[in-house]
Amino acid sequence: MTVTPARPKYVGGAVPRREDPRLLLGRGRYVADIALPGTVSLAVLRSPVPHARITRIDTSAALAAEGVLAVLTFDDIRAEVTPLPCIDVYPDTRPALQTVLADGVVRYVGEPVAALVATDDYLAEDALDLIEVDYQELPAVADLERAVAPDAPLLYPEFGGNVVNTVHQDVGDPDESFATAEHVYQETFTIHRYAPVPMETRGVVADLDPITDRLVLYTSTQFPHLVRQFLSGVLSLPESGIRVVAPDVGGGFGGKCEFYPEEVLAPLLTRRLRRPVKWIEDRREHLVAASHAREQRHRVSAAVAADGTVTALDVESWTNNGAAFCTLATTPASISSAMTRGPYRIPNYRARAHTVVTNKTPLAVYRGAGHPQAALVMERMMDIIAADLGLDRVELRLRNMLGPAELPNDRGTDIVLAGHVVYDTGDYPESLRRGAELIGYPEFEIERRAALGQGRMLGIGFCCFVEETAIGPYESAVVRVDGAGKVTVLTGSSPHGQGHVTTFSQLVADELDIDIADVTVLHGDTDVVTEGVGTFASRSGAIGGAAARRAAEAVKHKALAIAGHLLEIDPADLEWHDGAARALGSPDTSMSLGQIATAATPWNPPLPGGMDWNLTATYQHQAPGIAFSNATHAAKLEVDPETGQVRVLDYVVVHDCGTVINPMIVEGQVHGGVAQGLGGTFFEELVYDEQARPKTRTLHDYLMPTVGDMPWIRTSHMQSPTPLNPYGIKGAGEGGASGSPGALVNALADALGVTLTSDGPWTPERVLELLPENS
Ligand code: MCN
Repeated sequence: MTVTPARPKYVGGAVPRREDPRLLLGRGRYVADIALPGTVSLAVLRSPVPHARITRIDTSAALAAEGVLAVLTFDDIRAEVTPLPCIDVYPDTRPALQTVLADGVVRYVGEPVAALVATDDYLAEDALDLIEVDYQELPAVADLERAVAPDAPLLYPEFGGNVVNTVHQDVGDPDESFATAEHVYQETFTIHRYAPVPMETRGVVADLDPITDRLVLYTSTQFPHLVRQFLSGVLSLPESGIRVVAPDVGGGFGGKCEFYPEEVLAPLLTRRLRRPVKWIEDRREHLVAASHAREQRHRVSAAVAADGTVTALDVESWTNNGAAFCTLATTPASISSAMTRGPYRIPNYRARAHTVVTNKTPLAVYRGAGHPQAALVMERMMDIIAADLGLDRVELRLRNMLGPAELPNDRGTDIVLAGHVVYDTGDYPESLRRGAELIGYPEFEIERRAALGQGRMLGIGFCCFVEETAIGPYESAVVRVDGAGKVTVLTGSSPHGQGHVTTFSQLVADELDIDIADVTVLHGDTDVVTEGVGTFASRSGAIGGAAARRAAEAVKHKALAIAGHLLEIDPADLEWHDGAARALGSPDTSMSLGQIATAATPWNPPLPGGMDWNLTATYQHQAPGIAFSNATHAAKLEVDPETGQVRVLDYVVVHDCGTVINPMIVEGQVHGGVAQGLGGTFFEELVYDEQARPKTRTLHDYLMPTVGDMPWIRTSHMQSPTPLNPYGIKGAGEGGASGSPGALVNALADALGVTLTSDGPWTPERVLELLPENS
């Protein structure tokens, strides 16, 4: 069949985000906006202490209070629920699974102890105070080092220790390299605890469908299909009896890629009360009850030859998991241990990555999920080695970097759930060279000296990294054409800010050679899109987008076959042009998508046997491997030696996510990620005291960056298509967050002329302490 390929019109173009007008005009519909008649309010009583045995709970006074309809403790639901699942366990993981409500012991401040439903929010919150709980406090542990000490308080005495998982990565023979190395460098890096903090907190509304009596759960999640599966498991309820809807979701950043107790409590209560039950997390709850992120410690040794070649790396790391497993618990340790070497050859590598339980809030994935920590550690080491050897830091990196001719490159490491690490495509040295050029590195020493003369301290920092994206196992899509020639795309991806409606429309419109306005993209409702995986790990453009485009391609082939039959032309003599099948050499003989779709509906002359009565196609795109994006971040900043204030003067990201569907959306993704890395580096910190009591309980204490703190970010796109999907797309959603902490901390160290082994947050007070005259 000769088909003239449709000329790409939309892919590669900065198509304005189709979802924005509705959201910007305040017409978004979030869980909190869902107001079903007869809705009652759920409130959750949370542990005020970090570690305790519950010796008594008395709910009688609360039950008697005005408006209260139900109160649940774990004893009330024990027979109905299993623990919450964790899906990234290794064979020897000790499963620190969380129960829906505390089962006799609380292990962190914020842990749900009881659930209460009343006729409105105020009555529910007030009645929580009437639940009497006696806590017999137990010794608590917050700090990683303390948690692994032999005499540490144990969270799960049955495990015999607080280390609940260890990931092993072994490549080559590091011992031999260390024995013969000219130089050995050792550092210990600490990465502090901060959190995604999306604009919309979590929330759920549970209801029973009045016609089918099925459970309906509206939830602010990144993966409604997995919520359906997990809920089915925890409640022993068939998936056919559950519908999960993710309406507009105001950001998730990994924090909503978790299955939480409230997503079980509301369904349990709606089944008991036969009324819609609603819970909207407040910001205080969010800071102790939604997943935290990042906190790790890395002890790193590097074996280095005289010319700066890094021959081996040995990393032992500890992740502060908090008190119990989230849905994704070992992933941060797994990713950081598999990816620490980034773009560098380093032929010999050993990592031991321990996940450790403490009495802090459970920790899970947050944009980058282990990459920001890995990149910070590796890139600090590069600067430390370069400084010691008197080598230029860009030159040292280039000497160790894999070149494009060395790809694909099997790294010998593995990532839980994702698979074996084989870098596919990229030009890492060119990325760094371009980043150095754009940030003005060649002339920087002149600029630095001139600034110093005026009492200003300038620094430049680089962070080069490779990032796991586009993981499987699959994503689904259905493309349907109606009689008006309009196209509906159903996707199993579940966007929450990433702009899938726009980018998936671009892919489908190009494939069918139609106007983008004729494409509608639906997502986030398991009754509308029956199969799907969800949006995380920067997978949706590559996997969900590929599925959508493949389904559109299948629809096009179906349309050509039907048109061939109706026009009595061999489909091989038809071409696809401008949304229509037309005869080769006779452009006036054609059928539009709408005409073809209409012909495939009942009451029209029958189609030959074997042809579907519809213009619909389903496609499941399966990822044959991981697509690896890469980037160079380069930051230039200024430290005010009087106040310790840091101002980022210039920021460059050279980003390679394969074929770019929409450069404006990719840039937006990069900007958002950089804002989060900047927040973690200079502002955000979840502070605990030694007894694991949280001290940052409101946004008054937990400082976040605002637009005034952001530098102007310049993004330069490189495009190394991956062979792992037909369109060459890799992931773009996390790169901004993965590279920014490393670049900013390196720039700060450069400005101050000190060795930094912590990612901050570098508040003005802490920066002042580092100044030579104060240290
Ligand atoms: N894209 C593109 N060209 C590419 C790759 C991607 O135009 N080569 C587009 C995609 O089509 C999509 C967007 O860029 O519209 C992001 O794509 P992708 O990298 O596939 O990431 P996902 O869509 O799977 O989103 C997940 C990713 C993650 S893991 C986090 S965390 C994150 C992020 O996206 N959380 C976000 N970006 C976020 N953005 C917002 N606004 N809110 C969040 O919570």
